[in-house]
Amino acid sequence: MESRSISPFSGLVSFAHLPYYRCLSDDAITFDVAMLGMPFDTGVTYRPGARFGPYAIRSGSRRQRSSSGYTMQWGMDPYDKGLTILDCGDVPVSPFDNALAVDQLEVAYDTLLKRAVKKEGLSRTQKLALDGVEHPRIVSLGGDHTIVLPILRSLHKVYEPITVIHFDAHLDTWPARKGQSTDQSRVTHGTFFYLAHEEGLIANNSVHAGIRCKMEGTQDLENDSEVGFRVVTTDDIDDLGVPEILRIIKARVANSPVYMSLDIDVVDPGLAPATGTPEPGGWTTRELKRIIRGLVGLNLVGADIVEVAPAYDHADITGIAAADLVHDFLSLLTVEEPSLTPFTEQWVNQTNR
Ligand SMILES: [Mn+2]
Repeated sequence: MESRSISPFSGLVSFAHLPYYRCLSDDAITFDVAMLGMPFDTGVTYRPGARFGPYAIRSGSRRQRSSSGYTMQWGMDPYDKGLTILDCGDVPVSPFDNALAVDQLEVAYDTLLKRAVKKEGLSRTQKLALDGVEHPRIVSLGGDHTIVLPILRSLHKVYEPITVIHFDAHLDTWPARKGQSTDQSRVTHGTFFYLAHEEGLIANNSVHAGIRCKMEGTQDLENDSEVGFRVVTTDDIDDLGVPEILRIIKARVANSPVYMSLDIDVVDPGLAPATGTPEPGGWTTRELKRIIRGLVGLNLVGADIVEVAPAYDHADITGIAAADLVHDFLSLLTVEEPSLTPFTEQWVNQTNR
């Protein structure tokens, strides 16, 4: 059914024209990697609208398709590795009750995470699961960043504490102290890592990358360190360069089960304006893609891209960038060996040009 003859601007919208199945309600559907929309945005502190993120990312992926997934940069095609990659649609979430919505997201994630994989032996994660079984990997399309709390609750049941690689302009570890507010109001897109730490869901070798937000003071960083993170700042890309950033991240996370969470606001708002809390002076899409590409070899158990709010977009620039980053996620989830030689150099060597 999927072929080059289908125009990219026609038809119903699934991610990269992938087959869409109601995986949540039909447990006969099996897969290795699932795209799962999480249209939740009632945990934000500033501009709402990320409930339309799954739609925007899928729409931004319309020029992608599984018959042409090869890239020079990766030297491989994620759709060509024998894995079954499906679009499982969106989780039904309440826009009126955050506690209910967060539960709905956790139940949905549990449902897919427990599903048998279509083909065993294609991920590195089997030995990491408590039950010794290989579990599917889910690429979640947010939604605001709060969705990571139910995701981590779900992953913890399978892998125990998870190490997080967190791309963001903001720390998202801000304290939500008990007694200062209602239990409900503690759960936001700026506190979910603090809560995840409080619940014992994340390991203390996590890392942020791309941080540049304003803070109350160094106490925010001290708190962040207690939550389990070390910080790679936006400026580190100039001062240290991509290879050193990669060395820091990989040395820190080592062989832990790793969850990768990418807030689109890590990218400069000039290149990804459609987000709730934009911070000027960010990484370019190209710089971010290079860093993601350098993360091959880690034990990645899942990933998300969050905070795409298309009402603030221009010419679909953010949706297209987010969809392109998802293609990198798929490559990262399916690549076997890192290709460290630049493509042009390999090609010249191979062809003697
Ligand atoms: Mn965030």
